Amino acid sequence: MKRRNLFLGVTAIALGLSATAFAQDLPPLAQKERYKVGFSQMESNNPWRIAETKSFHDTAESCGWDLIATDAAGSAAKQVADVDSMIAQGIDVLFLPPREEKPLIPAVKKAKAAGIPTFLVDRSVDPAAAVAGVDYVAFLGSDFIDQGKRAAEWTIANFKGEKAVVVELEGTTGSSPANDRKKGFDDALAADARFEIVASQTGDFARDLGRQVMETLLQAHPDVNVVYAHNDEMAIGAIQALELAGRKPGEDVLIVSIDGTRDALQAIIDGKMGVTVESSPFFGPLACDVMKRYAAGEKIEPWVQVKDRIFTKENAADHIAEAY
Ligand code: GZL
Repeated sequence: MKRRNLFLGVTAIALGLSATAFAQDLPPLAQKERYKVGFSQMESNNPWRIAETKSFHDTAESCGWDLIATDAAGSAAKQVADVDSMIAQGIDVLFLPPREEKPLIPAVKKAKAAGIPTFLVDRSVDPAAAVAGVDYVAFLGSDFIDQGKRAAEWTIANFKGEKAVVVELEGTTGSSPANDRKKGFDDALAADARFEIVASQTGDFARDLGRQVMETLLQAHPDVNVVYAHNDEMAIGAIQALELAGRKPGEDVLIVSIDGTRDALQAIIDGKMGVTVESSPFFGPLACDVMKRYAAGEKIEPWVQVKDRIFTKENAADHIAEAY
């Protein structure tokens, strides 16, 4: 425990206050009519990102936000610079989806040092370097390990062959969803000896790169019969690559994915994709609710967990109207 915190802790106890409250020393947020809010988007390279940004803009007026939204165009370094700029503009609160787990740590700590409460949304940072409830208020988002696990469980239940040759398309290297969706899926799949993951490569959560990577992996593994993509955009790209090679996605190769985009639900309805585990981008209303709870003095749980549905041929048609 740092000397400063030790002193604060002892002082707090001496004053009869909870040492915990002082040890966290999270920046406060006053209750007021209008807030200057920073939302640092990492990129707008797919429908998920675009839907998330729209969700914040759509929430701004009803939540009393004067919203400053930036777009780092896929660069973690630019995202750090964008946060610096917002701090200099004197924002009251920061909502940050960190593109990768490590490069955004300095930005999180700088916001706290500037007295700005930060909420991580949709992605998190390396817990060994920054802690919810201490360095930032909370992480608002899904359980990515569970998403990967559920994708694997569906795959085990629905693959009918004797031997599964699996190709995995990973999300953005170093991002928490890519790390955890890989861990959840790979660990759960290991329970069934029929499955072998023969290749695992990043497509950066992007459709076209997902297609290109699938084309390359198809050359090396023409016998692939299961594709697991960390998001729908890469899964759609993989479907394109497979069809160009004369394969029949949904018939001779199982496509397993995560997100729940409109194109993915349509691919499920068309029989080309088997499953997509939901990972909602609609963070605006949740961000507003948690910010107001915090301003009202409530203790916010370190992980405000978002629950995810699962979409298959049984229910895709029921949900495509609200998809993005
Ligand atoms: C998940 C989010 C991921 C989506 C991708 O919370 O970070 O990033 O699954 C998006 O589609 O690019």
